Amino acid sequence: DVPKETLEKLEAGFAKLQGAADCKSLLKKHLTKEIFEELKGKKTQMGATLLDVVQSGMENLDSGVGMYAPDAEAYTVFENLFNPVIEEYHFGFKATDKHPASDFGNAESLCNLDPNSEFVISTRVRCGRSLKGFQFNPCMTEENYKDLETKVKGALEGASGELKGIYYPLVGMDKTKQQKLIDLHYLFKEGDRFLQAANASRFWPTGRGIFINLTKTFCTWINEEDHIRIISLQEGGNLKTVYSRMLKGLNYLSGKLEFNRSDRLGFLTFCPTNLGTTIRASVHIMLPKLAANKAKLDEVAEKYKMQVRGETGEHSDSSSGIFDISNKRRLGLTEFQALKEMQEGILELIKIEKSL
Ligand code: ADP
Ligand code: CIR
Repeated sequence: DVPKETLEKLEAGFAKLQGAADCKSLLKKHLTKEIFEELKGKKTQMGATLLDVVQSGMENLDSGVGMYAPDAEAYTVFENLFNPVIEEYHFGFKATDKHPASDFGNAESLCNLDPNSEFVISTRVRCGRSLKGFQFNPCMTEENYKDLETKVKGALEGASGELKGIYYPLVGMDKTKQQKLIDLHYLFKEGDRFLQAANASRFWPTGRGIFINLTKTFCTWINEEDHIRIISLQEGGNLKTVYSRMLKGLNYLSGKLEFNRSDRLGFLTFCPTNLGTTIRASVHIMLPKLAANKAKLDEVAEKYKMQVRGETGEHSDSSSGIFDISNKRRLGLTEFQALKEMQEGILELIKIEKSL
C-alpha cells in the first residue's frame, strides 16, 4: 500500500497545482481529478508511487512538463498520466502509437547550416541512454551510482582515435575547473532544482562525471539526469560532422554496454521529453532581428517543431542574444528524421532572419 504520508503529500500537491492559476505545466493540464484518483494508490515493483512521478512539478510550478519516471515500469503503471503528456510534447504521439525502429540515416547527407558563419556559433547533438540492470535516479543506491560509473568509465577508457579521451569524476574536482567546464558548455550544471525535487541528485557528486576527448569535441556525461548522455559539439554550423561524431561515440558504447529500450517508447529516459530517439540537435545562434520579439521567435520556432532555450541551457535566459534552438520532439520519428527536422527548421529560421 502507498503510505499515508505519501498520500497526504500527494493531496496537498494536487491542491497546490489546482490553486496555481499561472502554472502552465503539462502536469497541471493533464493531472485531472479523475486521473489523480485512479493513480494515487498505485506503485511500481520498485515501490515508486505517483509522488515520485509528479513531485518535481508540484514543487516547481514553473515547470514546462513537471514529471519524471522513477523507473522504467512507471511509464506503464502511470501511463494514463504519461500518455497525454507525451502526446502533447511530442506533437501527437498517441497512446496507440509505436516508436519506429532506429534509423540513423546517412550523416553525410546533412549539411553545414551556416557555411558563411553569419549566425551559428556552435552545433551540438546529444542522445541519452539508460543501462540495463539499473533503475532510474530516484531508485538508485549510492552503490548503483558507483557501479554504473565504473562500468561506463571502463568502456570509455578503451576508446581510440577521435574518441580517445579522459574521464573527470565530479568527486574531487576543483570548483574552478568544474565551473570552467560548465561555462564552456561541456559539463552539466549543478543544483538543478527540477532534478533535485525529483530525487535525482541524491549522493551527489558520487558517481557523476564527464569524459572528454582530447580535441574537446566529444563528451559523455555519467549519472546526471540520465545514466549516460553522449554528446558531440563544435564551433560553427557543421551538422554533418557533429552528428557523424555522435554516431561514432554511440556505436562504440553500444558495443560495450546494453541499453533499455521499450517496444513502444523507444530508448527509455528519466524525463518523458527525451524518450524515443533521445536526440536533441541544437545550435547556439544569433538571430537579432527575429529575436527582437521573443514571443515571435518562439512562435516561429514552434511552427517548425523547434524549441528555444537560453544560452546556458534549459530554463536559462538569453540576455547575451544567443539562443539554443533544437528539435523539440524526439519520439515517434527516426533519429535521422529528427536530425532532418532540426536542419530544416534552422535553415528556415535563418532564411526568415535574412528576409527581415
Ligand atoms: P541537454 O541538451 O543535455 O538537455 P541543457 O539544455 O542543460 O541540456 O544544455 C546542456 C549544455 O549544453 C549547456 O551548457 C548548453 O549551453 C550547452 N549547449 C546546448 N546546445 C549547444 C550548442 N549548440 N553549442 C554549444 N553548447 C550547447
Ligand atoms: C520541466 O518540466 O520544466 C523540467 N522538468 C524539464 C522538462 C524537459 N525539458 C524541456 O522540455 N525543455
